Amino acid sequence: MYEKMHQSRLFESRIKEAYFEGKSPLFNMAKGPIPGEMHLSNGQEPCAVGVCEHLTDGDFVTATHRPHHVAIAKGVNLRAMAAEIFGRSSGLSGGRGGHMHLFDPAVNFSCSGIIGQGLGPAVGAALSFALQGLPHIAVAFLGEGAANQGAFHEALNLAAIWKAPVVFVIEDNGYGISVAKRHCTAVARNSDRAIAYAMPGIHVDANDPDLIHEAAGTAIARARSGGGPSLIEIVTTRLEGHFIGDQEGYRPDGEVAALAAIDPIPAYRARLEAEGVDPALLDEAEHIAAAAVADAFAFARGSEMPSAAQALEAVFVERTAA
Ligand SMILES: Cc1ncc(C[n+]2csc(CCOP(=O)(O)OP(=O)(O)O)c2C)c(N)n1
Repeated sequence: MYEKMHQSRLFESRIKEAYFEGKSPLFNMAKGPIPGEMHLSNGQEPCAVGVCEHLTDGDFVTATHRPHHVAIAKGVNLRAMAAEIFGRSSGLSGGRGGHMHLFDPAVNFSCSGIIGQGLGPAVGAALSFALQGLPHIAVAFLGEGAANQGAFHEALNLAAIWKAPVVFVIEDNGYGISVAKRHCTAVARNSDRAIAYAMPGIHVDANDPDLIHEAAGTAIARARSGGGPSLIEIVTTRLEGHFIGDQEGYRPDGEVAALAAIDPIPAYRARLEAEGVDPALLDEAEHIAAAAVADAFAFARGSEMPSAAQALEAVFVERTAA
């Protein structure tokens, strides 16, 4: 889990560097090798690894507009993911999707820039696994902002009725763009909402991979054994802005520095060392992660841009004569 967390953090720091290329002197989001909005997940890595450590390639995961940590934890091809973010033809979707639309059928991963979009498909995939008698489950990640959407409540309702093998994971980073959770959600804990759908609601008040892993293990075992869905709410941190370029004027004074001081990655390393893990092993994990990220970025930058004609491919289904 430490290696994956480190890989995700390094991947995003390289993304951040590349994102600023070509966007000055005036910050123009449309310019540079990575045009468009960019949402980083740094700080939220424990949620992804703690949950995905329990999953196989056959299990189905939907993530959000902030997807990199979950994609990496689920085992999405890092080269093709980097190339997709750079809009290259070797990307997961030939460069059409960009960073919010990563699809890797090899490991059953998808995400979307539409908030709440992944909830319905996760319930559908779970129902399909159950009907086919397959051992797989589905996991839908969402932000605490998305828990106020109709799609969330409809998905939980259907999952409960169908006893679908699905786990809903809320990453509560405290903000939906600039809106603090207390301004848009009446209950302090979204996990309390699970009772309305007769499913367990698990609250994890620690951005800690081991505690998240333990909580997720209970919910995933329940889903796999036919016990039905669960809702997990994890209190996590968004170390940076909603997107790159966010001035974060809505944060109380000192909040950014306070969050940096509880960065979960150095905290996890310190705890592992305190528990007796050999620091050389952790260094090795960091080197393996760095090599994978360097390789993926070299691949992405060395890949071709799609041709204009490729924009018309994979849009229409070709009719073939019967
Ligand atoms: C259906 C829909 N409505 C609004 C938006 C605009 N939007 C993008 S991110 C976001 C906030 C999401 O907050 P949260 O679910 O807490 O996720 P976080 O950004 O904190 O990871 C909104 C409203 C959108 N992308 N899709």
